[in-house]
Amino acid sequence: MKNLSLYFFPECPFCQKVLKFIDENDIKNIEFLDIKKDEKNKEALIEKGGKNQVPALLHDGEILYESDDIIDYLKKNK
Ligand SMILES: N[C@@H](CCC(=O)N[C@@H](CS)C(=O)NCC(=O)O)C(=O)O
Repeated sequence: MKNLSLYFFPECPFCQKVLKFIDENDIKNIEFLDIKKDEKNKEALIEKGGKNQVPALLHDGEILYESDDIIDYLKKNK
């Protein structure tokens, strides 16, 4: 599976849902980018995806928003 990046912040319940799925399915090839811890991550998310909404998954140079869509993508691509 290719490398993926997940934009998130820990207090976000939709992020927690995706993080739980990643943990339960032992998915390892994801880099985690906290948008509250580092302003640069937030700026990069807005630049790539156009909005400051998390969770957001970067794959193939594109940003995928919506926790359910991210989980579907991970199910199909893991
Ligand atoms: N329907 C979205 C909801 C995501 C959501 O509301 N995220 C919040 C943080 S918990 C957020 O980023 N809000 C800022 C915004 O939407 O601009 C999902 O399931 O991923």
